Amino acid sequence: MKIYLNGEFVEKEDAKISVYDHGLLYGDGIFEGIRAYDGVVFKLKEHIDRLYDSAKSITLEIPMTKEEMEKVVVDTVKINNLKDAYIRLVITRGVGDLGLDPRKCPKPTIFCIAEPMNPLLGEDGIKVITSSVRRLPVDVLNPAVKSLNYLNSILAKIQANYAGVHEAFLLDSEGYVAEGTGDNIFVVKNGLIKTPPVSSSVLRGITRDTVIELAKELDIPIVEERLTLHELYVADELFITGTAAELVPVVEIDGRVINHGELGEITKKLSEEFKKIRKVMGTKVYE
Ligand code: PXG
Repeated sequence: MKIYLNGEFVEKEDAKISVYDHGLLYGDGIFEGIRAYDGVVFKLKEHIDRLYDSAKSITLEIPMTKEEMEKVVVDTVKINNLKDAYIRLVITRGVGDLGLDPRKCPKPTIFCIAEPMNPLLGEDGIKVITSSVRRLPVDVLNPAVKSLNYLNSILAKIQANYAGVHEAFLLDSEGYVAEGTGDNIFVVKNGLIKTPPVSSSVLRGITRDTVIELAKELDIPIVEERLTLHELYVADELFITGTAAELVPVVEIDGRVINHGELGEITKKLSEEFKKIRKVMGTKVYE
């Protein structure tokens, strides 16, 4: 497996970064999780746009154009002869001193990993709990920035692990439903799909946006609206979306069984459509 690291491809064993890298010392950096399906990098441009927005927000200047960054991703998939892959593209503030001032970090560290990976949570319905860990408020660390600071999500995941379920949902600081540890949340009730708006402590997921587009194309009504846990408990269908997880039905939340533990019609339809379009929507790796 070859890894892109600061302008060259190196073997996995040699892909190492400094202990003075601020990505490691402070979580000072940003990333994208991307997938390729059948030789097409799904919505690569959208991922690169989000990456550059994250960078701008934290004043991290990426010494590369968006086109060059797209090529880094495509080349990493290509050099490893992959058609289906999970891709991790990371930009850190780079090497500095032991103080947190980013002015001491002259050069960002850039790396890209591509490897085969099955859907992270499997393909069957999953059980979730609500975590007591809240999602970060937009005025603390805006979840729209896909930063290397994932301790908030990791603490929620640890709660899910202790509870013996697959995933944890986080509420925002006001008690409304925000998102999963690495995924967005959708409910279906009486034929209407709802998902929390991006202004409410939620990452604008690329998969989330895709599902919204698909629902509109299929004439299934969908709204972005703040949700309470009650609405999740009494949902007809519940599912999550994310690049790593893909589209996964939730069959139980905090002990409440959803749709008798069965896959719902709307979830099934969206999942089928998603599987169709993801092989064609994006950037081709091979000519
Ligand atoms: N919310 C958060 C907090 C995320 O980290 C999503 C939503 C979904 O976004 P996309 O664009 O992928 O549809 C993410 C995705 C994991 C994992 O292990 C998840 C993500 C990143 C790294 C790991 O589940 N991000």
